[in-house]
Amino acid sequence: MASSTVALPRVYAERGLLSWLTTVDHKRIGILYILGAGFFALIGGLEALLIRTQLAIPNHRVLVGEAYNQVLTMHGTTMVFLVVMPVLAGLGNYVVPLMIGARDMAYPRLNAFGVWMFLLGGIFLNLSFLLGGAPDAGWFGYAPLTAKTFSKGAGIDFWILGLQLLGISSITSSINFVSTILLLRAPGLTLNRLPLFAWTTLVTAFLILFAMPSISAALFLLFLDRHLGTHFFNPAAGGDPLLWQHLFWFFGHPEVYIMILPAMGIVSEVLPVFSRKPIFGYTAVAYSSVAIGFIGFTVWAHHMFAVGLPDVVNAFFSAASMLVAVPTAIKVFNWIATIWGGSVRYRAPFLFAAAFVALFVIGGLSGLFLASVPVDWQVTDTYFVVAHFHYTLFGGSMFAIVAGIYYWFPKITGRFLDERLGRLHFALQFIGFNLTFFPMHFLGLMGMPRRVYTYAAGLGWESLNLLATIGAFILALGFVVFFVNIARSLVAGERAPDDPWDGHTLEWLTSSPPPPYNFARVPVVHSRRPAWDRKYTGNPHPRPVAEAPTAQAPGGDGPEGDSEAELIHLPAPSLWPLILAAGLTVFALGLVTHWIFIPLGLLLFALGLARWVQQPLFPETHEASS
Ligand code: HEM
Ligand SMILES: [Cu+2]
Repeated sequence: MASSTVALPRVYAERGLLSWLTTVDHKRIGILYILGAGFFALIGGLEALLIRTQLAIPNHRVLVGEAYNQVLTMHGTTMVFLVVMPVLAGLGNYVVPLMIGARDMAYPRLNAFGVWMFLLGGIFLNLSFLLGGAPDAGWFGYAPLTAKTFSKGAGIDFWILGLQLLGISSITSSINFVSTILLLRAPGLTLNRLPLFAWTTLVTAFLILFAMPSISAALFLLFLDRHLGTHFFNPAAGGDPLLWQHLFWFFGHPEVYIMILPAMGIVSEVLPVFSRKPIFGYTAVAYSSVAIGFIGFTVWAHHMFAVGLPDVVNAFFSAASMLVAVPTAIKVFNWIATIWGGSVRYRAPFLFAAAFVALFVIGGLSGLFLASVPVDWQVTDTYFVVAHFHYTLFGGSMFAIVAGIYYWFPKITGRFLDERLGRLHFALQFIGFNLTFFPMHFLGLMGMPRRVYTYAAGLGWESLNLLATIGAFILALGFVVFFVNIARSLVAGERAPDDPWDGHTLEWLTSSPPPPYNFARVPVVHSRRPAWDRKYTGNPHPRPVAEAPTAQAPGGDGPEGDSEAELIHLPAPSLWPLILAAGLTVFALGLVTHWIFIPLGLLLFALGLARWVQQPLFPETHEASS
């Protein structure tokens, strides 16, 4: 029994800057992802406010022309690659290993490399503002806007290389998620019992692995076009701008599922816990994610209905797009059935998750309109499309992410977020969001084009635009309340117990926050709700029992637990993943600024790689001890 508390010989510092720079703990890495995404959300949010301020009234001159294009491009790029994707990767990193009873991710140092690549890639992209101008061709970077002829500065090059760096991060973290979820589950945790957030994280990791190569290739070709005189996307010399659109959207459409599936996973965790019921239709919810993942690769040309593809091609992509609504609607009905008849606790995580369902349905329905070719011809490139994707991405992904943060914050920090501030935040975010984006449906139908920096007076667009801008500031106020709430709770939040929500999944069986090794003894799983079972089995009128497991002996059921079997191995901290990521970033900087950074970057890269492979994963002192 003594072995179950064999803590690790501490061969490294647990506190201080160095401990964070060298961490390989999935929980700290998760926190770094979330903090980084929060920081970039501030930048992306300010960019959004600038855009809305410019569009508040006709002929406004706050942010015009080239500057508007840069801010618009960076806003989209930031929200997709530096906010939604990494915050989901961060929650996945923190929560999924705990949920599946693993001690860490499968490849802890690769995991650290992923988070550094994200943070440095994000800084690299934003450096473009200071070094000669940000990218300005939209987050989709359509040819020929990205050609040297139309975009001479370094902005597009920053964009190309920044996205490549971020792609490396996404691919390595996906390899890690797939390996971890498939190989490191606790005994008894079959795929059929896998928590739904882990399911969606798994499917999303596969989507990233199959979608990323397409944009990587496209970016590489674009770089050649810009610098080596090739003509992949230049029709004057036999190239084809539509090649870019195909390559981009073959990535870009799965990308929207990359941003929504884990969000759906979060909601599938939160709704049952706060309805005090198991998820309705577990199997359907799990496998509909797989179906969405597959169909998601067959619909990309619905972004290209207006480019003159043959009718039969348009018809195929239209039908395929509508087909996605089936597995999506399956989820929606199952969420509603989960809440139905439950004894619902209207706490902040529930409010945001329930709002997700409502708002996401609006976004999904406008998607179905757009999937119809003649309708799309009318409204493509108008604000109707902007309304559509903000209902799915903000009303969808963002609301779910916020739900997840309210839900797991007590686990991560050991403290609650304040409920009253949470409600205020919810009200502001819900009202602000709808005020901002609902009018855009009408603006689109009235013909207001997207991607324009101003519009004339007298077109009937004034009041709706002003309304949208007012909504945007209310929305921003909501996020101010959110950040205040987080800051306040970190210092003086109410202490949270290990299992504050009467949870279903394994993360609630360990302490809040969990010890570095997560579980002193790996729990054995007998059902889809292992934590719930532990509290309620054998009790016909279930009520929480006082047997809340503690950090000393969580997971003490099952046949294991004999002597040395429980010796815990934790990987040693390492600086080399950071050095390797820094090497790649400095190298990229050399390609767009001064050549001197190229050898410097290569040197760092070589150093990082060489030392990484030489460093044993487990510290020797540890193996010799105990
Ligand atoms: C039932 C499901 C959905 C259908 C049928 C659908 C359909 C469409 C169509 C046809 C377009 C192209 C509109 C145009 O450019 O003219 C579009 C654009 C878009 N959709 Fe969806 N969509 C669905 C769900 C989603 C989800 C879940 C997300 C994100 C989480 C999303 C994000 C986007 C984005 C970002 C764009 C705009 C891309 C751009 O031009 O920048 N959609 N959608
Ligand atoms: Cu799409």
